[in-house]
Amino acid sequence: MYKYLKIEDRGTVAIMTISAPKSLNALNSTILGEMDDYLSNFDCNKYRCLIVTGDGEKSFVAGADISEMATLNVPQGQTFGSKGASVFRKLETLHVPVIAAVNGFALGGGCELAMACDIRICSDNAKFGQPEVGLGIIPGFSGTVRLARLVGMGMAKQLIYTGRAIKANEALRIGLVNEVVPQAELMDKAMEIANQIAAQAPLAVKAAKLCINAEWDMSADEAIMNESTVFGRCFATEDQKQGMKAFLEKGKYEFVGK
Ligand code: CO8
Repeated sequence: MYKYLKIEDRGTVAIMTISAPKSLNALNSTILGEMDDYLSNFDCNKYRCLIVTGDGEKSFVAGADISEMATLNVPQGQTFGSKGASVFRKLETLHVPVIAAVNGFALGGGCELAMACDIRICSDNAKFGQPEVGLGIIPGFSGTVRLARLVGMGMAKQLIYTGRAIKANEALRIGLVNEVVPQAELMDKAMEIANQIAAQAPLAVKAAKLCINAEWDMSADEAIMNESTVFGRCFATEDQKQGMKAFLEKGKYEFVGK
């Protein structure tokens, strides 16, 4: 049982809800510790997708907890930053896809949390931004790393230097989110995508995620070679054999993850 995380089991899909309503779900060290524990013990054989969201209809995560950061010194700031960065990296490298269902403010560490997920969808009242320079700091949970990769260097620099928050439709336009839906439909949409993922061959989905993540930093030649190797390995799986057989025989096969 966690103090700040609500965990739901929806069969092959898990939902992790961050719940600290008094501070609009701002991330303190306890929440980061709980997320670390949950992700370290996450059962990637049972679950084929994880959805991350925030409690309520106002905020996904309104950033790192400013009341906790206000009195930090240099080493404590580094420790806090690297704690968040390492938890978010765990999310990014989890062996199943992670969907951020952004239900409101995704500011600072909240925007960084969403960016560590594979897929981002949001409600029409969502707002994204990296307001850190207005507090005398910079994004510290890998925002300077991921925002430029997602939306391009020019747009990332403008958003980070100005600290300006953007609405859902602008986030959609610049490619920060994949889809905007009415608040009431957000979790249904997230579940729809999660179930689509969960119906695919799990080892293939995992291999695709690992490839896309790893190939980001490789040269084109290395990346193409890496993909060919991983592609070849898929032919050792039961799911490939049965999946293709079922297609050719016009039957149906439920993937087992072997
Ligand atoms: N931390 C702590 N408390 C917060 C935070 C936060 N990030 N955001 C909101 N709260 C609290 C408010 O203090 C308030 O508490 P109280 O009721 O006790 O006064 C409560 O939540 C409700 O907030 P508001 O009354 O301000 O609600 P509004 O609807 O008026 O405004 C906003 C909502 C616009 C979201 C506003 O609360 C706001 O601007 N929040 C701060 C957003 C922000 O600047 N986030 C970035 C923080 S910095 C960060 O995330 C850095 C990440 C990397 C850290 C690396 C560390 C080394």
